[in-house]
Amino acid sequence: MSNDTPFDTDRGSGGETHQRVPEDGSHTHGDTAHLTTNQGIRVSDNQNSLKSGTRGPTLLEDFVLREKIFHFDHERIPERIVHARGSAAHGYFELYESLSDITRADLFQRAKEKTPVFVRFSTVAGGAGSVDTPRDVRGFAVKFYTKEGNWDLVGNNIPVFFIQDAIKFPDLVHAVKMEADRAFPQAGSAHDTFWDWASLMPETTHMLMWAMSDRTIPRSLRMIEGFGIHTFRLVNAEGKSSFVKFHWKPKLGLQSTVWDEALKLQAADNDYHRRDLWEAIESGNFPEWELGLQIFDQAFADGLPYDVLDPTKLIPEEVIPVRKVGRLVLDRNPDNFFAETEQVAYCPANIVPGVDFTNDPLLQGRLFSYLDTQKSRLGTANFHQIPINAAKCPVMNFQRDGQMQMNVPTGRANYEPNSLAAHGEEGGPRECPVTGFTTAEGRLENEEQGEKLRVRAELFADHYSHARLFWKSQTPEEQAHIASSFVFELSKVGLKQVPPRMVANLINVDGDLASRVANGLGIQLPQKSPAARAPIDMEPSPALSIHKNMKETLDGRKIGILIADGSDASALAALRKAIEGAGAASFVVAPKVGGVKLSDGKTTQADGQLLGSPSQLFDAVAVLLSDEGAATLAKEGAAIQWVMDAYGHLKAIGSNPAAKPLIDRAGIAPDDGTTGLDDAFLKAAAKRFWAREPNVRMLA
Ligand code: HDE
Repeated sequence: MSNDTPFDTDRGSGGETHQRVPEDGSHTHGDTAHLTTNQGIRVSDNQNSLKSGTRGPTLLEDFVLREKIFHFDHERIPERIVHARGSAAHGYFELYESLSDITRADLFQRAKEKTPVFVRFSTVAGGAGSVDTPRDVRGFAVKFYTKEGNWDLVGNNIPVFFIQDAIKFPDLVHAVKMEADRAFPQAGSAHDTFWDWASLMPETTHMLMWAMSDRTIPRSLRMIEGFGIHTFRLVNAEGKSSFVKFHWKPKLGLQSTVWDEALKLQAADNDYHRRDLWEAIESGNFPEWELGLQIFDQAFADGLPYDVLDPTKLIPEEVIPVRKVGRLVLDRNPDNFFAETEQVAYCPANIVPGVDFTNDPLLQGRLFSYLDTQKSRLGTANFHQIPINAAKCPVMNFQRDGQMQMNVPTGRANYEPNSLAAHGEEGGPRECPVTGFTTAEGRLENEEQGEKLRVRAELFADHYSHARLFWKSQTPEEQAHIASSFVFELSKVGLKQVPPRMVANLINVDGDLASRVANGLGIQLPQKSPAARAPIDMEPSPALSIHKNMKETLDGRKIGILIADGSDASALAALRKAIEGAGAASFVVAPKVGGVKLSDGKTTQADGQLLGSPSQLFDAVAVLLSDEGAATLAKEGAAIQWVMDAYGHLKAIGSNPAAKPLIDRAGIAPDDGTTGLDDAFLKAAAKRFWAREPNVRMLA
């Protein structure tokens, strides 16, 4: 080690190496890296501030202390106004086959080519510190770092949205977030202001049907779909453009929790989804989705009885099939939550040549909002230079200066056109009409273009056809969940005029749904509210149901095994092996995490303690006990609850004969989902047992 060696030799390469220790070890003492201030001054004492005498006052002179506290004071940045709570991962998108016939976008040209991505999932309503499992829409935002610049597909796990026009967005968000005077409830829509507003806005009805379905209580972020929502355009090299709707389909299939389970998960693990995503990636079970496209042309759009520019409408997959064009794999957790997940700035206006917008009035408003919000959140117009936001292709222009400028441009060329090159100076980059982004022709979808109007297009007035389509496409169990969620949420509303108003709207969706909700609320069925436009009937779309699209698989699932002293050692080993062989993870739960003495006299460690590992955390549970263990646990409330909840959440419960006293104490009535610990358990574990539900809860 030498004090003469230059410090941090990496400095100046974009500022990202501020805390990095030089590889030559010049900053180290033996194996230990030296602590420095942000100016690179070595710190001799990180335990005591500088004082005047042993017991004297702290000196203003202590620049080490002041810098440390100053930096800490500013550690937080404004959180996102919506989608504040999120989790993200790195990965790649791999194209199956060239799409050059429909788009010139570089990432879609060459089969098998991989494009790096950073994907952030989020809830919408809660703050950054809220829980993972409220009933809420999930954000699904993908940043593709393509060779021709960044493309952000900033979507949700639901293919439609609450509103048709961006001008209503602040109202929606104010209504759904915690109420302005009392700052509660956090993270949920079950309160006065949301339902007051939503019941006055019939255009929300379709989205409300989705929001009240199990789509908003997913089992895992790895088991949600994603949608670009708006109709976009793809444009090929000849300038021909097609309309497109983007879909992400999860490899693990769709899966949700039941509401009681979601509620209990909020207590069991605030970070349930964040942890699940992190652990899956850490263990090499990389989450995967396929990118699907619904492609159509103007003639098709013109023939539809609804408007493709209306983001409260979808095109059923049965009408335009989803063409799978590539896969998204998330294979690396962020290195630093703040630097990456918090500072990532998605923007629907970030598109690449070959992709284009439409006149969807919600999309058009978003094109303004995101850039604007990033400035207030990240504090500088140079947020694009933050490593997670920086394009992975050359970025060259004459934009200069601003707070936190990281680049050090040389020369005088900060304007264009210039003739500095003629003088032997660097002239800087020039525009390129051939490879540069050009706006697609034929964007004027509206014949009245040119007149300035504050209106909605005629077909936007149809508020109920698609809500009816969604309702009709669900299984009876899913319909019962939707009706029950309306009851749950509206039961939390204190404004007396609101529930009848909402039910009056629901009559337009389905009379039976409305009666069930009214009945569940204990109110009279009101008069149907007038519909702005008579709904049309559409063919049911099975693709809209979760239950019809679940995969009976143990892939990516987690099975809890409850053991106690005396549990059979070889049965435990065999069970774990079988579970893991089937693609699931096994998690051993015991009264003491430090050790359980098994039948062979050996002590085994548990993965989790009983009270801290309730059965909500698992997709199925196994109970493997000795006579002695069963007798003890039949007197332990947490164990009884463990089994009861698994039953109530419609999960498979496998048990050995000795476990019977606990199983009986939990009041479990045998059915297809209650098995021994053999193959039948593994088969059952891949399912939920909906037929059990009427025996365990009253649904609307
Ligand atoms: Fe967003 N939205 N949004 N949104 N949105 C934001 O941008 C906005 C909308 C979505 O993980 C904000 O950086 C307006 C639809 C996601 O960082 C903000 C309108 C869809 C994320 C914003 C919409 C989304 C956001 C807040 C109506 C699904 C999180 C902080 C015109 C297609 C991205 C931020 C991330 C974030 C505005 C409607 C998805 C304020 C004005 C529709 C996934 O700019």
